[in-house]
Amino acid sequence: MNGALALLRTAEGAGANICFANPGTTELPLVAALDRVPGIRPVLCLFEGGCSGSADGWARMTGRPALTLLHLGPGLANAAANLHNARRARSPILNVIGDHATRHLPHDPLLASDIERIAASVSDTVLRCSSGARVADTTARALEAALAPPGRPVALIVADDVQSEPSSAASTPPRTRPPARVPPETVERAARTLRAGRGAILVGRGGALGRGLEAAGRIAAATKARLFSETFAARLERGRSRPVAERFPYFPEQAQSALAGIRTLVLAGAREPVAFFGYPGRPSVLVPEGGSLRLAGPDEDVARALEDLADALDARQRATTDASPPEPTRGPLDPVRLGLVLAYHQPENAIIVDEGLSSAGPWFGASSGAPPHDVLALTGGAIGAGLPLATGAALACPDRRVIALQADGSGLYTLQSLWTQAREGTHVVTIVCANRSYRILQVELARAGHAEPGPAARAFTDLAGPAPDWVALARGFGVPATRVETSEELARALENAFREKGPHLVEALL
Ligand SMILES: Cc1ncc(C[n+]2csc(CCOP(=O)(O)OP(=O)(O)O)c2C)c(N)n1
Ligand SMILES: [Mg+2]
Repeated sequence: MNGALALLRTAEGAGANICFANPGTTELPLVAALDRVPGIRPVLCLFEGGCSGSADGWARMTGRPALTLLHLGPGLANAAANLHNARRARSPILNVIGDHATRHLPHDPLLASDIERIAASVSDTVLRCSSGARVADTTARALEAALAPPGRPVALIVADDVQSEPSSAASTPPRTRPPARVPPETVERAARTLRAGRGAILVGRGGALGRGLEAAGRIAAATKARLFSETFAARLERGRSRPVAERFPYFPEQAQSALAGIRTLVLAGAREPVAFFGYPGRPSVLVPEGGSLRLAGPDEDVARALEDLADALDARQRATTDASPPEPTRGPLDPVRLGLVLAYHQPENAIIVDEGLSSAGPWFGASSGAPPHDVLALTGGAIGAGLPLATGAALACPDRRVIALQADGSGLYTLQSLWTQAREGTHVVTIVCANRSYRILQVELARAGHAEPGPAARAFTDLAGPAPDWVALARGFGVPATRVETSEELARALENAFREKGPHLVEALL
């Protein structure tokens, strides 16, 4: 037994059954030890942003901690943007980061850097294993921090020599606690507020899933409150036979008009909405005239609080949709036609990873009556999460179809994930929304009054010269791919892709 094995056995004991890795020489004892821990699936990602984003997707779907294995400060830095998204998603992730041997570090070798400082901005807890004998205990503490409700990424630094040192303790179970129950006074206050009318409910976390969402639907129906889900939910269940929650609007003026006529916004697992950017003349905090009222924070038992609230309001009438998605219209693809085709054809129980950005809105609107599905959104706004999230979600749920609704510019940040999808045989169907531009930035330029952008602004928002060839890129990574230009072609490509196993990519020209 050495430090590396003690770390992995402790992680395995806490349900961390997967390790997304891009290792180097300082992590080799851990790499070798993985062969002695069959309960942890090793998954190679060809860029560390793939490791962190996949770990996020796996953790969002299982609720269990995912492992990453990263090479010193530079490996961790490459993982940081998707760790930022994971931190916003409150995903439990144990990032294991190797470091130089203790006696070697004082000589400032080339790969040395301040790992703790790089880790600090994307990890609320940063721990270092001081000796082989302490590894199991330190790992258990790191896992406790990662799993403390509602969950978070943590960093665990282990020097090369510490990984190889003898370690007596094989595994120490982390102490975990369930989320706290919301006190009855809080439930009663929310009941009074909603009984008074003109209320709205914003759900997140456990309020966007299963029992919590079902109770939120009953409450909304009984009190005529408007039901919103977070603009960028870590995980949202929706579709036929579930309550319909409108997505809280992205742009502040749209949020303001959605809130017009509402007195109080009751927060159930969501934080108070803040505009994505600080636009001149627009508020930062997007709440109605009467402000917001917190029923349950993300760290509390949100589902239970909503059920208690439904009881307090005697809200028994189930409010679910039995609508079906509308028939797609024929013709050349645009975001509306693309959204209609996907909503119409998406299979039962799909997981939709939504990094479709400016192309995804119409799909969201069209799919509220589609077969039941989950949506994983871009929680932290750092683009390049979609393909890794889809990879991790597919490994977490091998019996479900994962659909990556993927904007083209964002997809190019982490497209090596396609290789991992092919190697692991994941059932991911990626739809690339190929508008060959950073369209949202063009929209934002126009909104900021630059209706006629100059050549520099055009160069920075245009991807057409040369247009990335997604079909060639996907095939190069071992993923079968087709290009489509019309609704009919997209429908046929999706039917074929859903019938077959393994990953597929459809480049949809918009
Ligand atoms: C890590 C990171 N870098 C840069 C940005 C700024 N940014 C936001 S959207 C965007 C371009 C998105 O283009 P694409 O993915 O093609 O979506 P579209 O706007 O075309 O729908 C960029 C560069 C960001 N949000 N995150
Ligand atoms: Mg684009």
